Amino acid sequence: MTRLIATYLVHDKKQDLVKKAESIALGLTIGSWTELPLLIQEQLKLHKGEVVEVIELDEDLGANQYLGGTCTRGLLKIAYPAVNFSNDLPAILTTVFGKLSLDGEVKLVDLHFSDELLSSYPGPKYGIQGVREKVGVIDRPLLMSIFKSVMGRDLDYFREQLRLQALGGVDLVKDDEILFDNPLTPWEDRVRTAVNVLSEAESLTGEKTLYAVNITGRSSQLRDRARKAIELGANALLFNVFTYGLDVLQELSEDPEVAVPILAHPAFSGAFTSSAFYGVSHSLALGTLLRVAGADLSLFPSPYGSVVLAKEETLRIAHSLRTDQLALRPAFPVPSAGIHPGIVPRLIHDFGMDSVINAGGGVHGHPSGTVAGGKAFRQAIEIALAGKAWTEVASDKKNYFELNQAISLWGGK
Ligand code: 1AE
Repeated sequence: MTRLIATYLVHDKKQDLVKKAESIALGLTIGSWTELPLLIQEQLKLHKGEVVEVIELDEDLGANQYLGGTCTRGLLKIAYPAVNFSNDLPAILTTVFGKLSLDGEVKLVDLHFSDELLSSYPGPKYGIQGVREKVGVIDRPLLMSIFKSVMGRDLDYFREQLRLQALGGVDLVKDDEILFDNPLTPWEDRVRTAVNVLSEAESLTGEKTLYAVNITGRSSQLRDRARKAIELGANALLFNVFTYGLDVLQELSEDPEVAVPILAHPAFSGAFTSSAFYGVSHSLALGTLLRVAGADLSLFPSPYGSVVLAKEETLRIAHSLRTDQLALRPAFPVPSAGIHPGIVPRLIHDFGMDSVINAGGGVHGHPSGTVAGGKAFRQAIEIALAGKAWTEVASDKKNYFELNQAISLWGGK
C-alpha cells in the first residue's frame, strides 16, 4: 500500500512526543477528538496514519523562552495511506497539514513521495538541462537580470532596458514580480517587444536571452494568457506561485501548449515559511513542492544579499531542487535579492555550476549603467570559475574594467 510520509518539527509543552505523534496520525486520518469504537477502528485500519519515527531533539532554551514554557522538541515522521486522498497537491497538503497547521507549535518540514505517488507529477518540463539548451550555455552558472523601475514607464523604457540587459550578456531577463498587466506596458506588448529586441541583440552578441513575462491576472485567465504569450513568441514565464497556489503552477506546467520554462517567484512564501515553530520549511516550499509542481527555476533569498535566509536553509532549498532522490528533472536554484558582482564567487562556491546568478539593482545600479552591470557579472563568473583572487582582478583593469568598477562600489567578498 503506497504512503506519503510527512515530517514535522514539533515543540510540545505536554512533553510527550509519542502521544503527540499518535494523535496526529489518528487525528488527520480516521480519528477525531472523540474515541472511535474498536470495531470501527478495525474496519478503518487501512486508512489510519502510522507513526514511522519519533526523534527527540536537544532542548532549545531560546525556544522555551519564546514559547513561555519548557517544550520537548522532536521530529515526527508520519505515514499517510495514499488511499485517503486524491493524488493532487491540494488534497495532499490538506491531508498532512490542513487543520494541523492551525494547531500549536507544529512545522511541516518535509514530504516524501513514494515513486507511485510521484508518477502523477511530471515535474519541471525543462529543468536545468533544458533551460541550458534553450540559452546554449553548458559550462557556467547562468546569469539572470530583473527589470527595475518599469512601473509607471512606457514601452520605450521597457524596450531600452531589455536591450541593455541583453547586450550586457545576461541569459535570462525576468519581469519584476510586482509588474502586473497595466496600460503603459500591457503584457502582450511586452512579449511582442521582447521578441524583436532579443532577436536584434542576439544578432549583435551571438548569445540567446530569454525573457520571462509575468503571467498575472485572475486564476481563470492564466492558462489562456500563458498560451497567448507563447503564441506571441514568449520564451519563458514568471509566476507568483504562492499567491495563486501550487496546483495552478502544476496546471500551467503540465499544459503541453505551455512549452517554455517557468520561473517560480517566492513572493508571499515568507508568510508561512519564516517561523521556526509554524508553517512549512523553506526547503519544502521553495524546493520539493515547486519541483513537484513543475517549476524549472526557483528564486529564493540568498544568504548574502539584501533579503537573506540562513545559509543552511538556502543550501537545503538548492538540494531539494537538484537531488536525484526525487525522480524528476532537477530545477535551477536561483539565490537572489541584493546580489552584486562581488558576491558571485561565494554564490558559485556555495551553489555550484548548476545555479543562476540573479540581480536587479546589482545590474542597473552599476556606475557605468546596465550594459556594464551585465558585463561585470559575466566577468565575476569568469574569475570565480578560473579561481582568480580579487587582487588579480584589481591588477587587470583592461580585462575586468566593469568588474573593478562594481567592486569599488560594492566591494568583493
Ligand atoms: C528573492 C527574489 C528577488 C527578486 O525578485 C528581486 O526583484 C530582486 O531584486 P534585486 O536584485 O534585489 O534588486
